[in-house]
Amino acid sequence: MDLKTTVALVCWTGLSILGLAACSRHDEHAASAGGTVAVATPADAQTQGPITVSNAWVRPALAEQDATGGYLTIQSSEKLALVGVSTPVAEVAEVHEMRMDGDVMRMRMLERLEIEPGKALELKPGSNHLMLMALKGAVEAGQQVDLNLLFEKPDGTKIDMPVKATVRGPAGAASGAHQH
Ligand SMILES: [Cu+2]
Repeated sequence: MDLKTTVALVCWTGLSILGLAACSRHDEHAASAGGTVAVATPADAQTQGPITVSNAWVRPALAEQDATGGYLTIQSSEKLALVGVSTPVAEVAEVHEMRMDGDVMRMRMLERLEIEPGKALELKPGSNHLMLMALKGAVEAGQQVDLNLLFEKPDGTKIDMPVKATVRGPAGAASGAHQH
């Protein structure tokens, strides 16, 4: 087992403080190496059926904060749509898009987000994202957050996919991107 595999496994399980530290170092290193995420098999890939999710993370939130953002990259070998999300850390979770309306950045809920086969769909700050609202408490750096993604096939079949996301990055208050 090489070091990269070890780090990925540690990230996956998130069982130790040491492991989480290694995880964030690994992520920072990846980000500084160009920031592209559309690679075939990311080190932290989580898969279910035709779906691969990677780089899943949630922005930290203070206890008094009402909402925060979740981000991840989705690839699928089949045509699918992301039609919902839920998480134990928030009463309400939605898929949001963000776009400019004149000079104002606006967010709105998306009923479905289409995923084309073989094309990486990146949910990221300033763009499409998961919005976690009515947070039940603080979301702290290093914590792991369970996200349950709901996908729909063209024939209407649903696929539930549990995903582990790591809490990291600057707190939401600093970004201005998630002030509702
Ligand atoms: Cu939002």
